[in-house]
Amino acid sequence: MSRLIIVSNRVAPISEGGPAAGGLAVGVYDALKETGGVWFGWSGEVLSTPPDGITLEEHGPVTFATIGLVRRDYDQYYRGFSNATLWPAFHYRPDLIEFDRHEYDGYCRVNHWLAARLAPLLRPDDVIWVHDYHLIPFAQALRALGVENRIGFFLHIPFPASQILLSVPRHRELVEALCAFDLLGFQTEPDVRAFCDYIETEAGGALTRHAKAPVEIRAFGQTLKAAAYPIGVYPDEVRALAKDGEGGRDVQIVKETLHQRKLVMSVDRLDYSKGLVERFRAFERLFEHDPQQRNNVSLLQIAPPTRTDVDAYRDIRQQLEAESGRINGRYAELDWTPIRYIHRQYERPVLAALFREAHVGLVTPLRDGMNLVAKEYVSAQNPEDPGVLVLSQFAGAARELTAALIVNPLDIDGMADALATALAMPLDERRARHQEMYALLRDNNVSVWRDNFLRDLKAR
Ligand code: GDG
Repeated sequence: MSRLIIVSNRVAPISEGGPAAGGLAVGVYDALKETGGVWFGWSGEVLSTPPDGITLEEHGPVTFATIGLVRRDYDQYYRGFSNATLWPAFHYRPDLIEFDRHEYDGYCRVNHWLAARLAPLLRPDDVIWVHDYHLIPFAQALRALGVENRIGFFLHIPFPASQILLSVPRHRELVEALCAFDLLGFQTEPDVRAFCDYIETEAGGALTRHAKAPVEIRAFGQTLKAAAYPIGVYPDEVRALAKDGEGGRDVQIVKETLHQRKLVMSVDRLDYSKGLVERFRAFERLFEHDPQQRNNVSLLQIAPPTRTDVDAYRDIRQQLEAESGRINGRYAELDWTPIRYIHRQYERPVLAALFREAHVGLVTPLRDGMNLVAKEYVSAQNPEDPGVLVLSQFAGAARELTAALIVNPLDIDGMADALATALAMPLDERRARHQEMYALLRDNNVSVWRDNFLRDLKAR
């Protein structure tokens, strides 16, 4: 059996039993354990002098190979081109794109440098699976070193429409680099279509479509395949975690301080793509539409910090603090605060248990590749008395979770209406919607996502 080599910007931290992070890391790690292999990526350290070499850590048949980055590489490759150019562009925010050609050069340089560090660890029949937008030039870099292995790429974020991608300087080089992979995996069909559209209209490439099989692409002198592989969760595991956590201290505190009021809950990295400001306004609009809702429901927004050294993230944080302050100032009473906004991280079991407690899961990104929180919220529910998912049409997850209340996050009134509908939804309708979504999550869990991708990558 071929070994599996996983390459991602960050490598999931490993404890005794496996990764402490979510289902994605577990799903990938399980595959690695089965075939043996390597998980390679940045260690997360920013160094003042270049690293001596890779750090190798063996866990049974799996080797974790990590390496630090010097400040300039971090600034150009990670903070700069990945998170201040590609992230906003791929999330349909050309207004937030910052471009600096030195950062782009640094992005390519770090990809080539990382590829050169990995190459000596490779064996001829290894299968290589590269993850996400930080590593678009990685296959091209490996090929330049003479690596002939199968190399696949999965994009966790949306692939933008051509007209948006054109706003990224050097877009053509990026797409050409993507064509050096053997298989491209996207979250949804619209992402695949957006990529194919660029290939046909901007790159002069050709496509051969197949029913129920990846599309074949010929462009830039390369032949490759592309398809949608919607990422999932392990719903039974999330459900068990949520059930176990029910009696936990944090959940009890939330319950006690709610005093029978209903709970609406959201969890997102504090990112402008997640639609937090619009969500807070929709919650405010609920009280404007229906004064009866005042003092009867609270929104718990957990938003751990990320990418705090990128300007746009400082701006969204300020905006959010201003909005929650304004809304709370307007509606709070002596014994009730409408929005509990917490800019901090919580442990997975606590989140799962809180999801189970919440009457509504409010997941309203402006753009999202998939959105695992939506899937985790559904998984965590008590099937006998489940909460209602209110979900943005712009999350990849909306294509599967059609039994959610689907909203346009730019329609504040529409979101407020959906919230009211969710809060009043009768038990039998909640159960029916939940059952449908849970069954789907089970059928398309993380293992299915991974196995489908690897099957197509290995197929000749
Ligand atoms: C990217 C794409 C795509 C959140 N806060 C805490 C915490 N989380 C966990 C959630 C969930 C994960 O982080 C976030 O995943 P999402 O899918 O919601 O969003 P991104 O981080 O933007 O992920 C996205 C995903 O990749 C996978 O392909 O779905 O579209 O943008 O699992 O529960 N976990 C803990 N504490 C927190 O405070 N422990």
